[in-house]
Amino acid sequence: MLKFVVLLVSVALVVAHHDVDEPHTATVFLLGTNVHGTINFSEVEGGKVHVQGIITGMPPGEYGFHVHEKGDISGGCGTTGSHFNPEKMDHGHPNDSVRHVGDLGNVRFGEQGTANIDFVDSQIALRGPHSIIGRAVVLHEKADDFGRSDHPDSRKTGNAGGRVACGVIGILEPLYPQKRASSASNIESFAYFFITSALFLLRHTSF
Ligand SMILES: [Cu+2]
Ligand SMILES: [Zn+2]
Repeated sequence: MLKFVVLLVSVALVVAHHDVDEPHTATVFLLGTNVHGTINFSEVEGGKVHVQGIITGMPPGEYGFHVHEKGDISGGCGTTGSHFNPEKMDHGHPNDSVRHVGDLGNVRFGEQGTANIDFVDSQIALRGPHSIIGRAVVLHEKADDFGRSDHPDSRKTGNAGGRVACGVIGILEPLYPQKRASSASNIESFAYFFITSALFLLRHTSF
């Protein structure tokens, strides 16, 4: 009998937990004079975010790639503010412990003028204080030096120069994230399932 109870509680907890933790996804369409691309973001294990997409239209080379703090492109990419920096850190490389949350390093364009982007980042998020939803992705005209050069802008911007293309990050899914009330009603329905199953077992099990 106890085994059945443990099993029922486990099933209810696993299903309820899964329901609350539906992975969030987001997208951005980057646009510049000759440059365009689409990049998708999706939550993966460990609170990390998978960044995946294609940008076309730049000469072969490496170019700075950041999340900027504002989703304001009313004045082109120039009105998207500074690098997204909720922790008030210096600029850095994506693998540095000291970096802006928005520091996503460089993207590399090949001979065909295309960049294939596919990496996982541990700092950006699609919910909470590090959420990049509603902020901007900016592609720069030069490579990011990760705060490692003598240039006065190095530890502020990576000295990546002008802004070539940008776009505002928007929601893909879930369209309607679970509210407290509805997740509470889920827990209620699992409690009901658990109690009715337990009563059934009590009646039909000899022990
Ligand atoms: Cu930037
Ligand atoms: Zn930065």
